Amino acid sequence: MSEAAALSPGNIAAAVRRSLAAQSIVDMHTHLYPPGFGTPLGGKGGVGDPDGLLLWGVDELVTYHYLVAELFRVTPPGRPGYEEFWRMNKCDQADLIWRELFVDRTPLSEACRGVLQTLKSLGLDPNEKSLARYRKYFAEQTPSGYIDKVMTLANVSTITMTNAVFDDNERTRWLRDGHKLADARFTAVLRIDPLVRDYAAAAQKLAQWGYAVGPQISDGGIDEIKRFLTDWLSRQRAVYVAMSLPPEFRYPTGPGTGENEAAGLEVLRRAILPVCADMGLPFAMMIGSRLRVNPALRDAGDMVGKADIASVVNLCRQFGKNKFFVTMLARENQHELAVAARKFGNLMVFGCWWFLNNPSLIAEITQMRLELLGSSFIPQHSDARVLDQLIYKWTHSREVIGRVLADKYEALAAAGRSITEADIAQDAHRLFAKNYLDFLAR
Ligand code: RAT
Ligand code: ZN
Repeated sequence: MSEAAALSPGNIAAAVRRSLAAQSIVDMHTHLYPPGFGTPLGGKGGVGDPDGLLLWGVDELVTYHYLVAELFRVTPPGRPGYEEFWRMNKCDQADLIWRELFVDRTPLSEACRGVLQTLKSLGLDPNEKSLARYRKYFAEQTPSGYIDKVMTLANVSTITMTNAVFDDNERTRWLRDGHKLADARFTAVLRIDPLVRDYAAAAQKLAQWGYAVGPQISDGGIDEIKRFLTDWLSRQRAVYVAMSLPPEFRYPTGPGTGENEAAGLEVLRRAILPVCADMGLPFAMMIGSRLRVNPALRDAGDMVGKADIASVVNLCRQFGKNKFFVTMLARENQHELAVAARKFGNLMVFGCWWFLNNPSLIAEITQMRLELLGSSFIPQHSDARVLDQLIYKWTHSREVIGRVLADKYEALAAAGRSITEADIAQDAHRLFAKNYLDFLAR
């Protein structure tokens, strides 16, 4: 059939599946790195770097923080205790989680299903009682070759990193290995949460790193923060600047705005947004994460909270020269955020973040966004922390988004609009690559 021929309603769903499978994805937010940043699992002929940043392989998949949280729901209190669990080595942690969540129970949760989907896509049998066979498979891979394999299986063309400059491990690697870190498969994003979330702590660090920044905001200090930002943006060749923000985040101020928060907001207003505007870079806000409500769970101990869209609206209006990527963690915020995007072309809504990255919620949120925004948004990012997760996160998202899109095309066909393969391919390209790239470039 020619690309321009109208599809019959009965053929639409299959055409959408084909188009989405063929569309390679620019993944705009992950926690993945090229091998130059070190990797704990050396693989074939390689030596592991225990603090390395590229995570991959079955032990990392099974100890993903989403699954650590699920482990502590099913183990009897104190067996093991949190601290005892964290003292165990990675393989023992993975063995425990595998037994509890995958062997002794049916692995019903999305995070569990994801591990199985990944193993299956790699050609492994997901029904093993122990992890031994999987470990053997991964020991045979080289990190760089395995990145290619995963990107091919997931049909991802570009992986966007999250480069946390306030993380000493990562910062040291940039300073030491800078020029050796480039990898055409990855792009960098400057991540700077402490500058707004905890100005006092950020200012201390900046002072240690040779920037004349004091505990009180001053004109000179703001200039130095701008110098810090431009130094790191050019070192990383970052394509945007990002932070996650708590549910209490308010702009210009709110009931929870103490002295430290007010200083952070001034840094945002006087340093971060002006630098982004000058350099034409978007500022990404991921809003609604309440950190460490259960500190003993570490990364698994963060919570969701409802955030304030009026603050996003204030920023988009007052900083008309800036571009904002925004995602929110609370399901309850999604409708108001999509409506805000109807009002501001400089607001690009993206992704179904973290606790929203579940089929039922992706379906609901994507449907609503299509109805309010047409194809002018970015439906998903992977947030993968473990390379192999690209496989399942994108398989699952493609499947759900495909079903939602097929419904919409069928409804359009019922309204008399001819739907062609070319229409569908164009929309798939917009949603999974072009909207993001165009927003960076505009
Ligand atoms: O989804 C996650 O793994 C979270 O822990 C966070 O990394 C979150 O996505 C973030 O970027 O802050
Ligand atoms: Zn993330």
